[in-house]
Amino acid sequence: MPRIVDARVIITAPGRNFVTLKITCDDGTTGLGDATLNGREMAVVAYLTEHVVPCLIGRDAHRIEDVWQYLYKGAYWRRGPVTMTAIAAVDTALWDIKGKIAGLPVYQLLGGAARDGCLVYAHANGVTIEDTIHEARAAIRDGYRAVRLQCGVPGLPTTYGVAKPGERYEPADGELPTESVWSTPQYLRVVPELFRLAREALGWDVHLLHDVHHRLTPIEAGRLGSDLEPYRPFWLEDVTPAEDQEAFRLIRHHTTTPLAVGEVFNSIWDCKTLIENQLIDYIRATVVHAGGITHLRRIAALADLYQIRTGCHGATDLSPVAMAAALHFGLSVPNFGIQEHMPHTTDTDAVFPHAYRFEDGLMHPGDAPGLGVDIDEELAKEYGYRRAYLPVNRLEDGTLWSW
Ligand code: KDG
Ligand code: MG
Repeated sequence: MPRIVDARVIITAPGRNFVTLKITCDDGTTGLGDATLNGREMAVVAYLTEHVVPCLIGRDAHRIEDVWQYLYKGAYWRRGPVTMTAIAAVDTALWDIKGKIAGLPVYQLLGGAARDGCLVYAHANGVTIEDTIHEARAAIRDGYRAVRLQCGVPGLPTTYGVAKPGERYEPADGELPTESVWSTPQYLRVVPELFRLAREALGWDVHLLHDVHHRLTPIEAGRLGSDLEPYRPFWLEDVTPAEDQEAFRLIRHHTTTPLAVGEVFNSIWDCKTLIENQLIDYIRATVVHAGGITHLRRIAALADLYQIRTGCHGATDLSPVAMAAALHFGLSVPNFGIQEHMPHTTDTDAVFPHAYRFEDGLMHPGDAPGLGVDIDEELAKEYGYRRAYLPVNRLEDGTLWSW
């Protein structure tokens, strides 16, 4: 049995902060798990180093389920993003180790490929509708079959998902949280226009997606979904904060636009009502924030009963380790839907060399044993951690709102 002899947390910031757990076994096999919780990184670092790592030393690395249960039930305090991100990192690293020892890519341990590759969606964002359509055309030229459209809201200085001209979009940018301003009426006017013009310009052979980022009330969400129906969006994401899962019944009464929710979820309990009542169409929980491959497969299995498909979060704050794990997961589950793909910077890719690849709109995790991703620790040391917060959001009258 491979006995765990070491577990270390590596913090690096090649363009943005990443937290990685590296587990080593007595036979020298190592495994990696992403533990990055954007804007709250050090809370997971402390949880891992102070409370999780001491419990791992000496354990059998093959007993993935038992370790998962030990960390979940054994802590007494269950769930929550910090706990579940830490458990995810351990779980992902143990799957990596099991794959390396078996000499198989992780997806083979999960039942093998259920499809040729994972459909991914790109991001197109611009200050104006024209800029966004221009970006979408570029993504389609690069081979993407699905594109998320975000544009600036007239009258607002910044908008979620839209980069400053000439820069990559990376929201966690402030030494203290920066403040954005939000206007629902302005937003509800511009998005249907974005979709109308995008369909005119791009045609109907590309899937178009949009992220509302938790900013509407349920009835406003119903209105937006209904306004977008003529343009057949692939999905509308996070239309309203989802703590109240029942609220989605109201939205469902008003629109047939498919709904995607769950990038902030960390447990099957966060989406149980949504899934069992078929209130959503895509579940966006991810490996890194929802308890690892082990727990995400449980969520996917529940969703599969209700014809709900996966659509995992994949923004740049999810490291290449999380991306690799998402692709092994996505390739193997029966109800895979789509995977978000926001390419990392070349600096990030150099720190995390990986086997996954993009080809003709699909991604494949590759066939290297384990996850097929490594960390160059020497290079990682060159990029020190810098505190960075996600922005906060206020209405025009100063009321604090969901960002
Ligand atoms: O850390 C927060 C980001 O990952 C999030 O804002 C990105 O909503 C997002 C998405 O859909 O990619
Ligand atoms: Mg989102």
